[in-house]
Amino acid sequence: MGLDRRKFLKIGANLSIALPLMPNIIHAKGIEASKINSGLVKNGSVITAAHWGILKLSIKDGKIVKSEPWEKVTNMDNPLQHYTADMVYKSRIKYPYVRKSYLENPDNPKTELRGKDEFVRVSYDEAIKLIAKELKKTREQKGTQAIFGGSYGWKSSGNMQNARILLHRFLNVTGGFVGVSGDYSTGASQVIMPYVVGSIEVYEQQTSWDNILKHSKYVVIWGADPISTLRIAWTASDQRGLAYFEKLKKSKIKVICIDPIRTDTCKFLNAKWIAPKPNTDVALMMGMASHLIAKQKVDYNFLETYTTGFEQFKSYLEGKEDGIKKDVKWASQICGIEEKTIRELAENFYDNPTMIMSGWAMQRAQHGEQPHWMLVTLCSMLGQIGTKGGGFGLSYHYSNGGVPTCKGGVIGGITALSVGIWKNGKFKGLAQSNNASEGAEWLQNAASYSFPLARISDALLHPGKTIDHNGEKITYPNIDFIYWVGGNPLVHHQDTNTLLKAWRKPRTIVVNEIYWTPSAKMADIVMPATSSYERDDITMSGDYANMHIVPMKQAVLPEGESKDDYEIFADICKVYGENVFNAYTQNGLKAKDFIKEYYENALNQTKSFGEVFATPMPSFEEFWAKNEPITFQAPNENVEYIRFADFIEDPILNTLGTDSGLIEIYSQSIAKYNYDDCKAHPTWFEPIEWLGNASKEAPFHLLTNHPANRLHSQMCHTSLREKYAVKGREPILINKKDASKLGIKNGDIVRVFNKRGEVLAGAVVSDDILEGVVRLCEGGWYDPDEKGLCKYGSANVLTLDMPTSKLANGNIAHTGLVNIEKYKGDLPLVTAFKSPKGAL
Ligand SMILES: Nc1nc2c(c(=O)[nH]1)N[C@H]1C(S)=C(S)[C@@H](COP(=O)(O)OP(=O)(O)OC[C@H]3O[C@@H](n4cnc5c(=O)[nH]c(N)nc54)[C@H](O)[C@@H]3O)O[C@H]1N2
Ligand SMILES: Nc1nc2c(c(=O)[nH]1)N[C@H]1C(S)=C(S)[C@@H](COP(=O)(O)OP(=O)(O)OC[C@H]3O[C@@H](n4cnc5c(=O)[nH]c(N)nc54)[C@H](O)[C@@H]3O)O[C@H]1N2
Ligand SMILES: [Mo]
Repeated sequence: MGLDRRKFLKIGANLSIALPLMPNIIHAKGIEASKINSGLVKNGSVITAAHWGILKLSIKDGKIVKSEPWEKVTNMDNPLQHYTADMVYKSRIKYPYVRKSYLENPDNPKTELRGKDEFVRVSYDEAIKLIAKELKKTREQKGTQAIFGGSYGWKSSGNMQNARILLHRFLNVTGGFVGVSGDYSTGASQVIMPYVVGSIEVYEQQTSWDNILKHSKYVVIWGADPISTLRIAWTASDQRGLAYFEKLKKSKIKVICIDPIRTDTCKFLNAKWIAPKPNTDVALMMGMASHLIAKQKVDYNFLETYTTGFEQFKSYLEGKEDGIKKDVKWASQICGIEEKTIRELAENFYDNPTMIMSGWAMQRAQHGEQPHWMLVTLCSMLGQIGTKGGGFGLSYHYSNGGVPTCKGGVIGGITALSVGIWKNGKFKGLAQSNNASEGAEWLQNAASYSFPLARISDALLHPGKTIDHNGEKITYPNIDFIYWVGGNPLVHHQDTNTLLKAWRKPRTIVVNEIYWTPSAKMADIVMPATSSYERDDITMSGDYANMHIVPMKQAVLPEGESKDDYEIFADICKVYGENVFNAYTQNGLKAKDFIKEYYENALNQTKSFGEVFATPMPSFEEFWAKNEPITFQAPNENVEYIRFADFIEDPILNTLGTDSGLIEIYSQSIAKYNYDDCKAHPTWFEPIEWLGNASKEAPFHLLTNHPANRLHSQMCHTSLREKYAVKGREPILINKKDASKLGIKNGDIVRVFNKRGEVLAGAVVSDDILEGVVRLCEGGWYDPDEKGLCKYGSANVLTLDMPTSKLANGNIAHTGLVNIEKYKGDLPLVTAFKSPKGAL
């Protein structure tokens, strides 16, 4: 499973510790240990962490009254840091609920009534017993392949209360489950990149910012909006990436943003804005490549030493394969950028140390394998990969990539354990390893049933269907039981109306959730989960930097009857029997026991480096009582890190993990798959829906960027929404000229629609978006009326549910056309943030 983003990063043995060239960091005032005891704070402050940073919460009479950043790292305010109270007190699921028809007859639960039926409150014990009973039933009648535990999502920060891993742990102990491969973020790139550069690349540490600030002449931000997307990280944001962008602004480096939208980043950096048509970057890059060849501005020495397959690619560029010359004129016609600009860009990049920072949106599009492959090809021609101020990076916009890795112990996390062996209904213990030994041959079966996660609707709708995937064949399982925790599939998956049909297929859907999200409302059994502020946990900050160890002490009492996911699963295990409970809890361990263990392992690790190398760590008890993060420093060699430097220094000793050990511009392996939608070298494919085939029915390209003021759907229910919503709806960005042609004014409510569905949204009329393009950010809570119109503005009602290609089967959220009109009907009430029928 490739979702472990917090990869264990190599820690060097350099003797010198240097403070990284950081902006001045003004630390928050230290918290006096004496004022904090280890119990719950009734009045005072508590340190915690969220994806959006390390937070200091003020508690008054046992309630959260204020939430602010623990340290000031940049002058940019991160609004996500101030709404913790709403994250505890608003839109909560307070009790266990069961959908009425399901409760009446779980064997014939009228799945078409999901989302329509009322909910019935049941006791916690009743809910636990019901889940155990129905799960057992499905397993007995339909086997492990019927139980889906893929459960993708951004659950909360915290290494112990990791909802998704806890679900896997529970489903493993009770006999296994069907999972998924890949993720939504980088579905295409993480599959193609191993063929090209020998690693998934998207989650690797980047050439350090210090190198860029010293050596780059150009920084190109290609389809990324780091000022917005760096507000969060997978663990907890260390925020240093933002501070480096502040430094970039002050430097003499020329910055270019290539994006259909003049992003916050573009505006913040006063960068040059180049706006290609969406999904045409491959053509743009090919135009640049052709121009470089024509001008003889190609580093042939680099291509010969470090790459393979350039000749095949060049003959494709020249049109020897298909009769089409991919020259500057051809590119300009496709992407809409002037020929002169394409030529200038290419030459400037060749003539100057240039770091190209690419985001991931362009690979969340049909044929999303191509853009980053073409980018690596272009950068190979420029010959700057592995140098101090040049090359490319695919993670400067994410989790503070490029912030040097600190030296210190690393906090571990809860594990999924191995699978339980069951014989004749009896639990025989956990398998010794995850090899399909000991009668666990289902494991092999279940593994062969796991599928690329963005194919979820297809899998639910077509059990038994075989698809191509990355050189293999995958047969979909016959899913009849879904258990989802820590994700919001009804919002995150493309083409909601198709998903709704698929969602009706399984007999049972159980969801543990904190809030009444659209996915919780569409479940049969809903278990109330605590938020991370209502339980103890521990995390690190900085997915790449490993900068802090942060205590996440429980701040307030749980709302209603909400329980930790760990506890909910432990209690279901108890229904299965004491030995199952003991296996799941490792003989009765509590959350705090795990937290202590992770801390002490990190402490031993830190000690083994010697105190000169890493910040000393106190005992666990002291750390916990003190309620303050530990900060590590980066050694010099990490401050100077250059991605691919070792390969460039010695490509024979430090070969890449590709077939040839070199950068592959042509891949023999992919050639052998013989796919029509992913060829052996970077290829321009026309997307199924783009401005090149826009019609009267659907004239606008829809981009569904990640929202600056949310993490996906998280926080949509908080009062932060009031800062961006337009008449209570999700904002849609629309070009001034387009708006005027349609008679739409700023602040109007519009209907956005296509053959897949329709939503209401609030118009924000602007010059900051290319004509013909509109932007409706992902993550708005799906809020259907009786006819299926989304009253709030969930973008995925309009997107396409298709695979990128047979290679990666990633999602294509940024490909798709829509129509827009001024909404003239009576404005329906938004009900997304209210409890469903029957629930308090
Ligand atoms: N159109 C379009 N769609 C997209 C994208 C796009 O660019 N465009 N991007 C895609 C990408 S990259 C991603 S990563 C996905 C994100 O999709 P998700 O990760 O599903 O989105 P979140 O809103 O973060 O959902 C997390 C859910 O977990 C719940 N949760 C948090 N903590 C806990 C916990 O401790 N226990 C339990 N039980 N639940 C918890 C939260 O309340 C929330 O409902 O969206 C994808 N969808
Ligand atoms: N505040 C905040 N930060 C986040 C998240 C969040 O929800 N909120 N989500 C996090 C997650 S899970 C992920 S995966 C990352 C996502 O990070 P990204 O995938 O990089 O983010 P996106 O918003 O999808 O798109 C980035 C930029 O690409 C542009 N773009 C879209 N299509 C094209 C195209 O065809 N060509 C070009 N040149 N540009 C294009 C968009 O206009 C946008 O400015 O962000 C992370 N950070
Ligand atoms: Mo993502």
